Amino acid sequence: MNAPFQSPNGAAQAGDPRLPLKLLIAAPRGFCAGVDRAIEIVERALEKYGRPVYVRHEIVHNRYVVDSLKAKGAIFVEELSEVPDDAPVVFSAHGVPKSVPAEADRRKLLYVDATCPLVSKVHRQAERQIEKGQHILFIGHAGHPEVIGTMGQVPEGRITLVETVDDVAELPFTTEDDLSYLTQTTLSVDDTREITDALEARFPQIVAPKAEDICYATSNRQAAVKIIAPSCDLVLVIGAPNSSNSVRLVEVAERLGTNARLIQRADEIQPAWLEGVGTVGLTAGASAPEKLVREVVDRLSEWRLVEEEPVTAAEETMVFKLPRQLTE
Ligand code: 0CM
Ligand code: SF4
Repeated sequence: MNAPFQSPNGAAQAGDPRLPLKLLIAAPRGFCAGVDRAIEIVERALEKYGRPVYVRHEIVHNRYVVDSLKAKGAIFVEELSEVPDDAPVVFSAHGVPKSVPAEADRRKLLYVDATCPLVSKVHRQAERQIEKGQHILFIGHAGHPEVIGTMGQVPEGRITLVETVDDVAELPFTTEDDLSYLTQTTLSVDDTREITDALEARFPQIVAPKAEDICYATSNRQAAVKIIAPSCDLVLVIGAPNSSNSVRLVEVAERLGTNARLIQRADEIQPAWLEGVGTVGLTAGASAPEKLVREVVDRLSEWRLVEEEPVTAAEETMVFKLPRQLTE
């Protein structure tokens, strides 16, 4: 019998030489409610105020999203000092330290805060813990904008960053100290549990957050990777290297012993990665658009006869309201 050959629409036809490839597509994947909202905030700000609208930091950690908004008239900067006095500015989904809106107020800048409501919830909890006289141990990754933003909600010296289980042993506190902990929203669920277990073992008095700070989108995307990774020879995660939740998805697959790669776009996939590979898992971080997922499926279909199989870990229905200043 003849091997099948490639047809223009990717479907198999007689004579096609492509080897079959099973593609397990994780769900949920890609945009979360906080990212949808943040992007819509920039788009609506452009409509309401006209171009340019400045955005402090990448609105979400995705080059494709940032470039699309640049094309519509957004200007991305890292610091408020780069924003002219008469231009509107949007703060990114990751949140900002209190000093940023304070400076914007001082300069009478028009600003819109696109901080994800789930990040803002952690900010408010940090304030409450400080009011109660607690010292906060904040679990997160140094230098990440969300970490800078959340640590910047409270006075200096009242919050200490904890990045690893090893850090816990070094903390200069005792079982007599009034301690609480909070976490970044986009951490590894499993690594974080190891750190909180270590904290609770060393400081039995420590106060935990009321509810898990790791957000629903982060934990659902990790849960889906946990389902597909054991059946895959390779997991592809679409996301940026500075996207915390995306990098965590690669780690989740690797922890299960599956080779995983973080890619920003389909053109980064090297044909050699697919040698001897029969099943590929595909997911996307919370800041990666679905268009980039389809782009990857199309690229894989150029080389292999792809059979797609969706695998769903959870249904998501979360929607966040826009700031009133953009809806009135
Ligand atoms: O926090 P992280 O680096 O994962 O951000 P992101 O822009 O990739 O994803 C959405 C968010 C937030 C907050
Ligand atoms: Fe909000 Fe979670 Fe999305 Fe970040 S990943 S924007 S915290 S919903």
